[in-house]
Amino acid sequence: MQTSAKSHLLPYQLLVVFSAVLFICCHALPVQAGKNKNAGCVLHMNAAAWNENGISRDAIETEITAEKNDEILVAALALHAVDLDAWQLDVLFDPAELEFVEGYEETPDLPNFLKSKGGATLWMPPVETAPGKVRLAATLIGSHLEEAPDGSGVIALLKFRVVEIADKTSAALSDVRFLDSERDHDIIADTMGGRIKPPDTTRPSVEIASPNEKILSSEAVTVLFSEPVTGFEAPDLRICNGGITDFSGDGAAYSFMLHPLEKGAVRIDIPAHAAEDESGNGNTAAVPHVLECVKNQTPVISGTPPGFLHAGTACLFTPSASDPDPGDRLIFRIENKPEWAEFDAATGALSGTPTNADIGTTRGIIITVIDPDDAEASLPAFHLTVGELQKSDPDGQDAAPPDPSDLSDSPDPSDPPGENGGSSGNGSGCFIESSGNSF
Ligand SMILES: [Ca+2]
Ligand SMILES: [Ca+2]
Ligand SMILES: [Ca+2]
Repeated sequence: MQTSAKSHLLPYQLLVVFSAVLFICCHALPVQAGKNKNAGCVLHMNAAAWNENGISRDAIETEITAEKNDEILVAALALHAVDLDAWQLDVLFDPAELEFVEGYEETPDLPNFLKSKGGATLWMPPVETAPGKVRLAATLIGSHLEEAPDGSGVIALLKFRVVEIADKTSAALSDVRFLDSERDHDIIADTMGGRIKPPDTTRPSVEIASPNEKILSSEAVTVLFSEPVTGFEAPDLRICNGGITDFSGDGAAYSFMLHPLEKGAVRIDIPAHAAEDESGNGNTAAVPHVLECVKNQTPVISGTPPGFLHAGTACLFTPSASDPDPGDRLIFRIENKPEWAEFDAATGALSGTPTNADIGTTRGIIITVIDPDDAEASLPAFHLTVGELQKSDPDGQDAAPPDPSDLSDSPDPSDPPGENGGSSGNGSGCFIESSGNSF
């Protein structure tokens, strides 16, 4: 049956082969503006994973990911053809990158468009006419308008083996010609080849940036990945000495507001594998972004200084001081220091042993603590009175405590002068004066 059909078709075949050869060989003939002047032709690079009959531009994959020695199936598609009766095209490639294996008119999943209106075809087996150039052609047997299809579909399939993947390994279409059943042919200008790319094994990197390195309060921070990622969320950020708000972004770019907790270094980390690229590669860890919060807090000072001591008695008073900012080194200053005393600027300690020559009251003594940003805090001003040696205690070692009834005395302009060794002018000289502030 097939044999008789074949022999029945033989004259047509000869005619068609003759036509096709003529079509293929007569590029020098003037190209008429036929019905296919607006048709297109593209290479769909992933035909092995495609079994849809419906052809749309959106479904066409012009890129495929492949590795060395992979075989890929590429479909040549006619787009928006009109009364398509025959076609031919060349596929160009670099033979150092691709090896042509074989060509097919169709597969069970991908029927040939030229046969879609019931026509029979003559398929010219693909020929590698030169290294890196495969020529394909097919024609309907007979030239009947009712068998020539309109629209889009697969016209040929080509299997390639990947020899080597270069940066831009590609296959291109060249010299695509469509012939309609009225024997008008068009050179198809709207063509698109395809690209083979290696698998993405590159992990996204990520950078953290902010306009300022020294910040007083909140700061806008940006996070930029080297390629679009998914799965990057606020909890992926590791913040030391701060919090964040207003996290937003997608793809490769994200941003948020940073709010430092206290003065000092604020550190932002993004660990590895916080997010991943389209191929599932987790990001590499970011270089930590360190800012300095310069919002200073004032130190605090406390302590109850002595108000009285006998001459010959050692005095040592050290205030307590601290700073809410970790690492702030504190120094101390004193105003109206008694001449007989020494002051340690590193500790705030006031020390010394007055003698009878120092009897009297030193007024308005102020001890102040200062942090590295010159923020300071002071103890209330206090007076320190040196009383005479107790007669029963010539060496001053057993000085009696001051009379509590004298503790409430306030400094008074009418108090007798006696600062820094002057006479107290007060019979006993054994009392504490305060500036009236509570300690
Ligand atoms: Ca990647
Ligand atoms: Ca994540
Ligand atoms: Ca401070």
